[in-house]
Amino acid sequence: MKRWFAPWALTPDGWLRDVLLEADADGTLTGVTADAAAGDAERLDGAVVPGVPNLHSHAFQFALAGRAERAGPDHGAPGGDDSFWTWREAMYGFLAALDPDGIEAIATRLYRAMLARGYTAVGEFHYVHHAPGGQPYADPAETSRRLLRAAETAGIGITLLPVYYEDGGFGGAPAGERQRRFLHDPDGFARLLQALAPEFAGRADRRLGIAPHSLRAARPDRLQAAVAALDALDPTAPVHIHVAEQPKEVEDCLAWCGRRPVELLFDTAAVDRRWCLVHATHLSDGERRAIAGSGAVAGLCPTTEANLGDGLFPAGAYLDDGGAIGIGSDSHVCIDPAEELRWLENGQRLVTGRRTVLADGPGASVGVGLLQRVCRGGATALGRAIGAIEAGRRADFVVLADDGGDAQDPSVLVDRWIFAPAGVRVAATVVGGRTRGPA
Ligand code: NGQ
Ligand code: ZN
Repeated sequence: MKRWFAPWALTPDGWLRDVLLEADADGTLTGVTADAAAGDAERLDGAVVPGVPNLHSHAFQFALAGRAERAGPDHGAPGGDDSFWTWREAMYGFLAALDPDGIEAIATRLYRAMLARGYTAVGEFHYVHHAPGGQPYADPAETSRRLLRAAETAGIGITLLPVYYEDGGFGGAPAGERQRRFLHDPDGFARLLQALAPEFAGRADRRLGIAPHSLRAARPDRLQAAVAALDALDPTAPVHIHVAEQPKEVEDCLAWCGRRPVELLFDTAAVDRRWCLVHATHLSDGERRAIAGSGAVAGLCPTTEANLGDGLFPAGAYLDDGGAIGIGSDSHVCIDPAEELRWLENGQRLVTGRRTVLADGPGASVGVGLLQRVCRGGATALGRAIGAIEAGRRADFVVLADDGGDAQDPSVLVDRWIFAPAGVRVAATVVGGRTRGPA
């Protein structure tokens, strides 16, 4: 049993004042009471907001972040400019020397950095399964277990999403040499999931899902087989996929099957709220409405999408359609939920020439609205009882402190954290009732 007292807490019903938070020994909230007395509860010096789920991470890429910012040899040459695809080659090159110890060490550092900035859960979209060259490790689940251990050491909640990867491009094009560390066939993938399942039994801080990497890497029948392998263990567990991130992916998909990637996905899979469509940048109006209507979560990674030159997700229209969103730090060029949300809103301002584009309605705080949306969507995408300060959910929360000392309105504090962060600080990050950050 643990008790905290805070001047403000952001709940699904809005801000509560003088709030007593109570959690059981397992780290689940049992009570959230407004206008309470502090008693012997631990006093929190700031506004409590839900911990942010980080729904998309490739942990190893943290070691590459900021180290792929030099122009390549073809810079300026026609057709030779640096792009997502040349970055991907640099990323594959880095992978050649990465071993399980390295994976665990990088992930542990990364997850601690996330906790310091207010992320309390991560969705690890994990595809480096095998040794360089492609031989499986003695334990085929070796690298997956290393990521679970990193999360445990750091103290962050994790949804592990082992990736199904088989092809090098649409239509079953063979995978390249440098993709051999990623590959499975359907039987090997089912065995991986079975080997991992016991790691998740009785663990409120973990969930097992899957991630067919993309429609480039998993043909429709393989995607269906991967989902069936997961269903055999847990028919409600999350399914994530990269989709329509780059124009070339849309073009190649059209050239192969005459349909755009999101169209193809909806034609060949039962997309619903268990799904997270990562990026979904390049959408027709119909595709955008299909995602919004399905209940699937659009997994947006604004700083990575900017860094890789992906394009801009049509967030304004999508929210108008009623779509669900969450955020991810993906390649980890930025580890800060507030900054992801700033890019998300400011990107829309730059293309529309308007302000408060993603606000919920007249008078609404942009920051509070976005924070609540990505906590809700992130919780759905990670398949765990997180993302809101309410009884029955995990005691995952963040304390925002105002170093200026004039916080009368906690919504202003959240807006400042997101849009003008000087003076606003993550004073504490609590995961499952235990303080895990800042270090
Ligand atoms: C990834 N990352 O799997 O790490 C991808 C690049 C690909 C992003 N899409 C590789 N941001 O999509 O083929
Ligand atoms: Zn990704």
